[in-house]
Amino acid sequence: MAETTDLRYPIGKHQFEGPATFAQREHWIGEIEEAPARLGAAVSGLSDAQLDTPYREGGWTARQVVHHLADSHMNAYIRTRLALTEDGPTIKTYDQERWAQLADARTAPIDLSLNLFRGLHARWALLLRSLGADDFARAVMHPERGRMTLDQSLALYAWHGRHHVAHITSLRERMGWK
Ligand code: NI
Repeated sequence: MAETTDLRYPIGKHQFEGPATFAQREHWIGEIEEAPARLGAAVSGLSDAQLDTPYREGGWTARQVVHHLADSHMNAYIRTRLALTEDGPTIKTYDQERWAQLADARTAPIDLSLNLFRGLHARWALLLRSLGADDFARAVMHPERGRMTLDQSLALYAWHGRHHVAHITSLRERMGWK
Protein backbone atom coordinates (compact mmCIF):
# COMPACT_ATOMS: atom_id res chain seq x y z
CA MET A 1 0.00 0.00 0.00
CA ALA A 2 1.37 3.43 -0.88
CA GLU A 3 2.53 5.42 2.12
CA THR A 4 0.12 8.29 1.48
CA THR A 5 -2.88 5.92 1.73
CA ASP A 6 -1.56 3.80 4.62
CA LEU A 7 -3.70 4.81 7.59
CA ARG A 8 -1.05 3.54 9.97
CA TYR A 9 1.43 6.20 8.83
CA PRO A 10 -0.48 9.44 8.24
CA ILE A 11 2.74 11.55 8.37
CA GLY A 12 5.07 8.87 6.97
CA LYS A 13 7.61 6.68 8.72
CA HIS A 14 10.49 7.93 10.81
CA GLN A 15 14.20 7.61 10.07
CA PHE A 16 17.03 9.59 11.68
CA GLU A 17 20.58 8.46 12.38
CA GLY A 18 21.94 11.74 13.74
CA PRO A 19 23.79 13.62 14.93
CA ALA A 20 21.43 16.58 14.88
CA THR A 21 22.20 20.24 14.34
CA PHE A 22 21.36 22.84 16.98
CA ALA A 23 18.48 24.06 14.82
CA GLN A 24 17.05 20.54 14.45
CA ARG A 25 17.16 20.02 18.20
CA GLU A 26 15.44 23.34 18.81
CA HIS A 27 12.73 22.37 16.35
CA TRP A 28 12.13 18.94 17.93
CA ILE A 29 12.13 20.28 21.49
CA GLY A 30 9.52 22.78 20.30
CA GLU A 31 7.44 19.85 19.02
CA ILE A 32 7.80 18.09 22.39
CA GLU A 33 6.53 21.28 24.05
CA GLU A 34 3.61 21.65 21.66
CA ALA A 35 2.53 18.00 21.65
CA PRO A 36 0.15 18.20 24.65
CA ALA A 37 -1.74 21.17 23.15
CA ARG A 38 -1.93 19.42 19.77
CA LEU A 39 -3.21 16.25 21.35
CA GLY A 40 -5.74 18.21 23.41
CA ALA A 41 -7.01 19.95 20.27
CA ALA A 42 -7.21 16.64 18.37
CA VAL A 43 -9.55 15.07 20.96
CA SER A 44 -11.41 18.26 21.91
CA GLY A 45 -15.17 17.74 22.09
CA LEU A 46 -15.13 14.04 21.16
CA SER A 47 -17.83 11.91 22.80
CA ASP A 48 -17.09 8.63 24.57
CA ALA A 49 -18.46 6.76 21.55
CA GLN A 50 -16.16 8.70 19.24
CA LEU A 51 -13.17 8.11 21.54
CA ASP A 52 -13.94 4.40 21.45
CA THR A 53 -13.79 4.29 17.64
CA PRO A 54 -10.71 2.60 16.13
CA TYR A 55 -8.67 5.01 14.00
CA ARG A 56 -8.46 2.24 11.39
CA GLU A 57 -9.92 -1.25 10.95
CA GLY A 58 -8.34 -3.43 13.65
CA GLY A 59 -6.39 -0.49 15.09
CA TRP A 60 -6.42 1.21 18.48
CA THR A 61 -9.29 3.45 19.48
CA ALA A 62 -8.66 7.18 19.83
CA ARG A 63 -8.79 6.59 23.61
CA GLN A 64 -6.10 3.90 23.40
CA VAL A 65 -3.96 6.21 21.28
CA VAL A 66 -4.11 8.92 23.98
CA HIS A 67 -3.18 6.49 26.75
CA HIS A 68 -0.46 4.94 24.55
CA LEU A 69 1.17 8.36 24.11
CA ALA A 70 1.37 8.84 27.88
CA ASP A 71 2.73 5.29 28.40
CA SER A 72 5.25 5.49 25.57
CA HIS A 73 6.56 8.93 26.44
CA MET A 74 6.88 8.07 30.14
CA ASN A 75 9.22 5.27 29.06
CA ALA A 76 11.10 7.65 26.76
CA TYR A 77 11.44 10.27 29.50
CA ILE A 78 12.87 7.69 31.89
CA ARG A 79 15.29 6.50 29.19
CA THR A 80 16.41 10.11 28.72
CA ARG A 81 17.21 10.34 32.41
CA LEU A 82 19.00 6.96 32.36
CA ALA A 83 21.15 8.05 29.40
CA LEU A 84 22.15 11.21 31.28
CA THR A 85 22.98 9.57 34.60
CA GLU A 86 24.47 6.20 33.64
CA ASP A 87 27.04 5.05 31.12
CA GLY A 88 25.18 3.57 28.15
CA PRO A 89 22.72 1.52 30.22
CA THR A 90 20.69 -1.27 28.65
CA ILE A 91 17.04 -0.35 28.84
CA LYS A 92 13.96 -2.45 29.38
CA THR A 93 11.52 -2.75 26.51
CA TYR A 94 7.79 -3.26 27.01
CA ASP A 95 5.01 -4.88 25.02
CA GLN A 96 3.06 -1.86 23.78
CA GLU A 97 0.26 -3.97 22.29
CA ARG A 98 -0.40 -5.66 25.61
CA TRP A 99 -0.08 -2.39 27.52
CA ALA A 100 -2.79 -0.95 25.25
CA GLN A 101 -5.10 -3.87 26.10
CA LEU A 102 -4.93 -3.36 29.88
CA ALA A 103 -8.23 -2.14 31.34
CA ASP A 104 -7.18 1.43 32.05
CA ALA A 105 -5.70 1.88 28.57
CA ARG A 106 -9.00 0.73 27.03
CA THR A 107 -11.45 2.51 29.29
CA ALA A 108 -9.99 5.30 31.46
CA PRO A 109 -11.08 8.91 30.93
CA ILE A 110 -8.61 10.55 28.55
CA ASP A 111 -8.16 13.55 30.86
CA LEU A 112 -6.00 11.38 33.10
CA SER A 113 -3.46 10.84 30.33
CA LEU A 114 -3.85 14.35 28.89
CA ASN A 115 -2.84 15.75 32.29
CA LEU A 116 -0.01 13.25 32.65
CA PHE A 117 1.22 14.06 29.13
CA ARG A 118 1.12 17.80 29.82
CA GLY A 119 3.20 17.57 33.01
CA LEU A 120 5.55 14.99 31.53
CA HIS A 121 6.30 17.02 28.40
CA ALA A 122 6.80 20.22 30.37
CA ARG A 123 9.45 18.51 32.50
CA TRP A 124 11.00 16.66 29.55
CA ALA A 125 11.34 19.88 27.52
CA LEU A 126 12.84 21.69 30.52
CA LEU A 127 15.42 18.93 30.86
CA LEU A 128 16.14 18.82 27.10
CA ARG A 129 16.62 22.61 27.01
CA SER A 130 19.27 22.32 29.73
CA LEU A 131 21.46 19.96 27.66
CA GLY A 132 24.54 20.69 25.56
CA ALA A 133 25.68 19.01 22.33
CA ASP A 134 27.75 16.43 24.26
CA ASP A 135 24.70 15.37 26.24
CA PHE A 136 22.74 14.63 23.06
CA ALA A 137 25.47 12.15 22.07
CA ARG A 138 24.83 10.15 25.26
CA ALA A 139 22.98 6.91 24.64
CA VAL A 140 21.12 3.93 25.97
CA MET A 141 21.46 0.39 24.63
CA HIS A 142 18.12 -0.77 23.25
CA PRO A 143 17.91 -4.59 23.20
CA GLU A 144 16.46 -4.58 19.65
CA ARG A 145 17.54 -1.28 18.05
CA GLY A 146 21.06 -1.20 19.50
CA ARG A 147 22.70 2.04 20.61
CA MET A 148 20.28 4.98 20.66
CA THR A 149 21.58 8.49 21.26
CA LEU A 150 19.49 11.24 22.82
CA ASP A 151 19.51 12.95 19.41
CA GLN A 152 17.88 9.88 17.87
CA SER A 153 15.43 9.59 20.74
CA LEU A 154 14.47 13.28 20.54
CA ALA A 155 13.85 13.02 16.79
CA LEU A 156 11.87 9.81 17.26
CA TYR A 157 9.55 11.10 19.99
CA ALA A 158 8.96 14.47 18.31
CA TRP A 159 7.79 12.40 15.31
CA HIS A 160 5.92 9.90 17.48
CA GLY A 161 3.74 12.60 19.04
CA ARG A 162 2.77 14.03 15.65
CA HIS A 163 2.28 10.51 14.26
CA HIS A 164 -0.39 9.58 16.81
CA VAL A 165 -2.06 12.99 16.86
CA ALA A 166 -2.47 12.54 13.09
CA HIS A 167 -4.21 9.18 13.68
CA ILE A 168 -6.88 11.07 15.61
CA THR A 169 -7.11 14.13 13.36
CA SER A 170 -7.32 11.94 10.24
CA LEU A 171 -10.05 9.82 11.88
CA ARG A 172 -11.99 13.00 12.70
CA GLU A 173 -11.64 14.17 9.15
CA ARG A 174 -12.71 10.86 7.56
CA MET A 175 -15.71 10.58 9.89
CA GLY A 176 -16.68 14.21 9.36
CA TRP A 177 -16.66 14.89 13.13
CA LYS A 178 -16.61 18.61 13.86
NI1 NI B 1 3.29 4.61 19.07
